[in-house]
Amino acid sequence: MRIALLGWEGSGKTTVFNAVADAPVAPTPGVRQTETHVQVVRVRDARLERCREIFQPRKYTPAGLELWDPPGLPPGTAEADKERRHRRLAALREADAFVLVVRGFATDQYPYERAAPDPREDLLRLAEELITADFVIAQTRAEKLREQILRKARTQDQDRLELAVLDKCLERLEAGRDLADLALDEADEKRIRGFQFFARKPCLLLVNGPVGLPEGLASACALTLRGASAMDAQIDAELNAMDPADRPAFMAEFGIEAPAADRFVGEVYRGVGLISFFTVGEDEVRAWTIHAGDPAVVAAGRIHTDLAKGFVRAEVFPFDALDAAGSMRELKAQGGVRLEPKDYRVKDGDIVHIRSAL
Ligand SMILES: Nc1nc2c(ncn2[C@@H]2O[C@H](COP(=O)(O)OP(=O)(O)OP(=O)(O)O)[C@@H](O)[C@H]2O)c(=O)[nH]1
Ligand SMILES: [Mg+2]
Repeated sequence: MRIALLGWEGSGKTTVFNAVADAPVAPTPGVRQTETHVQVVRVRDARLERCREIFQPRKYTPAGLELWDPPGLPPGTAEADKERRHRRLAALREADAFVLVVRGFATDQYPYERAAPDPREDLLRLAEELITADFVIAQTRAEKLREQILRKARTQDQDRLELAVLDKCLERLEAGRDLADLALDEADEKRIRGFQFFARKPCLLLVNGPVGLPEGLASACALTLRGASAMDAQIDAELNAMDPADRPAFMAEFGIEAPAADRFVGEVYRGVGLISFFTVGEDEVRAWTIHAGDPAVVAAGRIHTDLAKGFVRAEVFPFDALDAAGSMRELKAQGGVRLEPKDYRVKDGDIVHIRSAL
């Protein structure tokens, strides 16, 4: 899962990154960020730790979300700013989901912006920017297809089908709406997949700073937000950089209930609709991330493409059953391991072993 932080320049993305990442990046004073920072944020899971206790594996691998912290979008109207926005957005399209980071703190560091925070204005403009960027892509492709169809140079069935679905997208994007609930069949979905529209991917809102989450903000946005939260990332980044022994006192002082990484992962899991399943054994105890509702064959493919290709059956049991039994031997004696077919919907906390013919 690739999760990209996305926001205007100076909205605090790198500070959020530093609040949740294991190894914070040090900003160079006076130098604007130009490269994307990437780090895997570990998904802490008490159930997986219990599995470690039971199996004493040689290797222990929690699930992880790959987090991108790209340079922000310059908000100016000059050509150079527009071009940079375009380039920076294009570089983010491959991400699976976006956390829109909006400034909720006062600053005079980015002087071309107002000092006071205005999360509402920043969010609405950001949503508009993303929808417009998608519109331009869809429009450009649609024009090209129309030309091809007029020229009648080659068979046009596929072109017509692609154009039809693009027109559906364009109608919405032009009206400033997203594509979240546009009903498409699998073939049409495939036809537009390559465009990687922001407006069709899961987006969450994170207001960064002491102002908190303004009431009604999430629903005012043209993009369907799959979650909305606030973080005072500077404080959380400070906490994250601290010696673990000093953390509890700091957390109590600032009323922080859980580390930022755990809150962030929780928001993303809920918003995007993710679940974890586990593979266990003496070699390795490991957690994997999939979408809720994914069938066993997709889960197998997460582990290895061969396991999906050669899929025979999945041996499945819930973590809770293992936890209660205390060992594999006891669980098996109770007949607690089921055999499931390809289309079995894997559940959060399932422990899975794939039987494969390859
Ligand atoms: N008071 C306050 N300041 C913050 C907070 N988050 C970030 N800042 C400050 O805002 C400035 C910009 O923060 P960054 O995290 O670098 O912002 P960014 O979005 O990564 O910026 P670009 O990479 O240039 O787009 C820094 O001086 C931060 O210290 C916050 O929650 N509260
Ligand atoms: Mg940054």
